[in-house]
Amino acid sequence: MLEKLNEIERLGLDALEAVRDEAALEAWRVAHLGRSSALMQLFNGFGQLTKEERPMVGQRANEVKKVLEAAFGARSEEMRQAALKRSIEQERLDVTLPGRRVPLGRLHPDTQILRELYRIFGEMGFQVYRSREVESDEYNFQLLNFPVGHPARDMQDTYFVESEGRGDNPIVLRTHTSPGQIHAMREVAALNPHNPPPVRIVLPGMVYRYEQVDARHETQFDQIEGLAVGLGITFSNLKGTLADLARRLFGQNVRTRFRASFFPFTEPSAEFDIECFLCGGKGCTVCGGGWLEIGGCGMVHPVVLRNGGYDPERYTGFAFGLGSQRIAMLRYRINDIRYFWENDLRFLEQF
Ligand code: FA5
Repeated sequence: MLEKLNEIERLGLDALEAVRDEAALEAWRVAHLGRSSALMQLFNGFGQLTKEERPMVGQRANEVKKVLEAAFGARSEEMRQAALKRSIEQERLDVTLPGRRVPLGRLHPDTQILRELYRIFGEMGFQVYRSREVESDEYNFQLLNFPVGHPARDMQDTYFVESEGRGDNPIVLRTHTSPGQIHAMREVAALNPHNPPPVRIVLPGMVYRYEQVDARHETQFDQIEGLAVGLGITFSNLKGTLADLARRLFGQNVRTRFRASFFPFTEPSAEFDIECFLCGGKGCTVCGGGWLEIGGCGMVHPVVLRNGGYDPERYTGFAFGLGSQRIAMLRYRINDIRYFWENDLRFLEQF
């Protein structure tokens, strides 16, 4: 056995002398140190040795393995140095060659549309307010007038992060950006609780729903929430704001519509649709019937105003929540929402 080990060592070292390139070096590694090499086979057959033989053979086998590994390391370093030297010798500086193009990254279409929305809303006087993605049930639902067990919760199938021991207040991934309304109102109202200042904000961010994925539904998507609270704010302010947004995004002739709807946190409530440019209003897999639903909106419900620290007898407000990818789909004529997170360069490089 010891003789066999000596031979394995000698054969290995001799063969390494003959190695001249990377491929041969790798082939050598597989043949002499790989799983089916003679040395590894010998390790595998260890169980068949007698108790007396085992320590001696074991020690020698480990020695041989170390010797071969060290020789491999040394040879590979030698070859690396030699290659480096060759490339330095071969390098000539040709100042007439064109420069190498530096690869430039670009912004994701969703980021581009969000930035455009911040700019437009900024011009209208809305500030960006950021709020958390992991929320309590209380903020995501209860303070927005979805009591525990309310059927409207079914509109937003929820990912739960932690339920145990939390009773009716589990931790959830936010299903919409609306909980940020409560955070923002409470923060602003705290500045002057008897006479809270007005609020005019947009709240962008990722939201999560356990959805059936299709051409216009993802399980993770960006929303941009808007909230304006103050004295004398009306539904026509809301309509004007969203219609103006559509014109700034898509031009003066864009057609929009408001459809009566229901959300527990607004009253009255509406859905805001933009004419689908992908099919020219004829109806396609993206829009369904010629109009693409961009967001929900309405007048902030008195319960929500009160939960935010605003007296609904004095203050009114409007709110909306838009899907930024839906806007990007219209803007860039993207006919399937699934392209956004696939990270396919053939898609991303077009923006
Ligand atoms: C809401 O999420 C409400 N929070 C919106 C709101 C805010 C209403 C403030 C009133 C006041 P809704 O579930 O309809 O509503 O979603 C709003 C928008 O998000 C949709 O119009 C759509 O543009 C987008 N959206 C909804 N679900 C998905 C999805 N699965 N994938 C991509 N976008 C979606």
